[in-house]
Amino acid sequence: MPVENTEVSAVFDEIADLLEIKGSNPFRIRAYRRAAQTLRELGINLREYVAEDGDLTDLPGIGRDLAEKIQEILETGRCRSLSKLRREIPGTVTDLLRIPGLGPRRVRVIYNKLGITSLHQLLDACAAGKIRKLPGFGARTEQHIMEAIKIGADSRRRFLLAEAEAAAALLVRYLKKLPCIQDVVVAGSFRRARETVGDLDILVTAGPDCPVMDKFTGYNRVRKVISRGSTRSSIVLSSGIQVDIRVVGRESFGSALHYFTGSKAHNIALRRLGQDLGLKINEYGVFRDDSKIAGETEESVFRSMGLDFIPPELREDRGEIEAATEGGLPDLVTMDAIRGDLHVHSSYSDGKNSIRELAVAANRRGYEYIAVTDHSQRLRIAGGLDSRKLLRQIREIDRLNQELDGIFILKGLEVDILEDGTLDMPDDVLSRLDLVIGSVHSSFNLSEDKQTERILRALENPHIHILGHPTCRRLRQRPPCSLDMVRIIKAAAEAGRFLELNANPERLDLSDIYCRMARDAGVLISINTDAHSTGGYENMRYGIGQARRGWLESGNVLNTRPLGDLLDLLHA
Ligand code: DGT
Ligand code: CA
Ligand code: CA
Ligand code: ZN
Repeated sequence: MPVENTEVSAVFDEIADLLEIKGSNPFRIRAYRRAAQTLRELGINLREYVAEDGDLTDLPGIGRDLAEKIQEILETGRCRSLSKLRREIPGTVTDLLRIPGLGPRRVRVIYNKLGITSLHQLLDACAAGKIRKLPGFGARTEQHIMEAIKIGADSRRRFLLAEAEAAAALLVRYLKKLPCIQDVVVAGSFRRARETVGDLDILVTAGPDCPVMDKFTGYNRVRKVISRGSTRSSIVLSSGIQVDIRVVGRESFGSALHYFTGSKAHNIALRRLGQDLGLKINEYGVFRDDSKIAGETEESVFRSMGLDFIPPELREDRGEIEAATEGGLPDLVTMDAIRGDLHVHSSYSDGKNSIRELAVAANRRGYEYIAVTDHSQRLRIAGGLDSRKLLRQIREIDRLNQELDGIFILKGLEVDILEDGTLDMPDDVLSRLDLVIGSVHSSFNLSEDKQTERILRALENPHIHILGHPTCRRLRQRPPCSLDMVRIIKAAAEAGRFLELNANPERLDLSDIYCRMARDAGVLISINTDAHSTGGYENMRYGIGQARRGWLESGNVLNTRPLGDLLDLLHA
């Protein structure tokens, strides 16, 4: 989705939230929500659409008023109606909305009845047992809220990689418009493709007297300038993301890039190795005695220490430096190695596109295959398929495979793993499919023993191929299920099952550490987007980032296999 659309949708969503907390006219609230939804699903880029004289009011659900607001946001990066609402309702009230299960309506009750305006106050009220007494709340809800605030306490100030990416892309494009700016690179945890990012760290090289800081602090999406100097400054964007910028000299760009890419633990370990070699390493260069021996490029920094180039995703002090001394770094999987997507939803369940559209779009991306894996009937809210509908889908896929060239559609299903570990579809139906993903979509709170037994039982079903989003976490929303992943990985290895790395930026499940454990146990990982529309295929890059953090090579990834090999593996 184009970043501009994301930005406008986010503004409309926030306006709708604030109006709802205020108790405004439901029709107005619905109009904003519908517009936000439309913009998210729109296949066009708003900015380009407007530039080409497209009429915004032609879009579904966009009237004159909303069209003007879209114009304003695109032109200024701000929206006056939103600013006004934010002045009316204490800004921290919207923090309450981030708690899963607390929609605007409930937040309004909390705000109106108890005057609570911050998470801190809400936590106190829970502890005092005041929340359970509110209309529509109970002891269980109160308990959930308390837990959620505690989880949120350490993750709230971090942003999803995808959010950081949208913000970074716009800012980098803006900075590059200043002709005297030469390089602009986003370093830090963003460059290491961490699943969440605390702040953005931007490095710039520029010509003499280049007004980099004027340009930076003059950005129209700045909420606050925290500090401003000649070589370093910090701002907070309207989205809440902090950005640190540093202007560095060309001659030390590599050293600065290495230093500010981190991680801190990696830097410290590398500096220690340097000391053993009689070298001094900092953000300006690598020095022997007082003479500089490297620093212009990152490659030179590693080379000066006798190391192979360590890809940013590995720089966590998890053995990468040792591996780089002995030529033992993995040859990490890349986007180009991916030949297909094995977890895709169609309009048969809760996807937006027909199977044909999904196949054609995949072919256009250069894929050899996709697996259509709609939900099974247990997941009623997602329009899950019963066996009759699934058989109808199977026939359609057979027809499409005859007709379409250059792309093969695997017949699949994302079948619910029920609480007792059985699957939500009879075995004789499953046996007609090419690919079965088993996923947990309910009873997330079982004890570790029960949850682990549930998964182990599902993995014993001879028809299951892949365990979908294995820990069920939702970044910043839901913690991972309690699971003994060591046992699950071992069981998967023994039974010849695969584990999914779900590339949805809110999931990235498996995590980097478990990917590496799976790799070491010889379990293949399937990097899947779980796309619910053709646009969803774009999420593959987040999965690749996480896979690289997990030390995965092409050979460790199921969907790098050519179609024939893949089918052999699935039928084995
Ligand atoms: P984040 O922002 O929390 O997601 O994580 P990072 O890794 O981007 O951390 P950040 O923004 O605090 O600093 C950027 C990089 O700067 C970090 O990855 C390594 C380097 N750095 C920061 N502080 C130190 C330090 O005290 N020692 C060393 N060696 N490096 C540091
Ligand atoms: Ca950072
Ligand atoms: Ca920083
Ligand atoms: Zn799922």
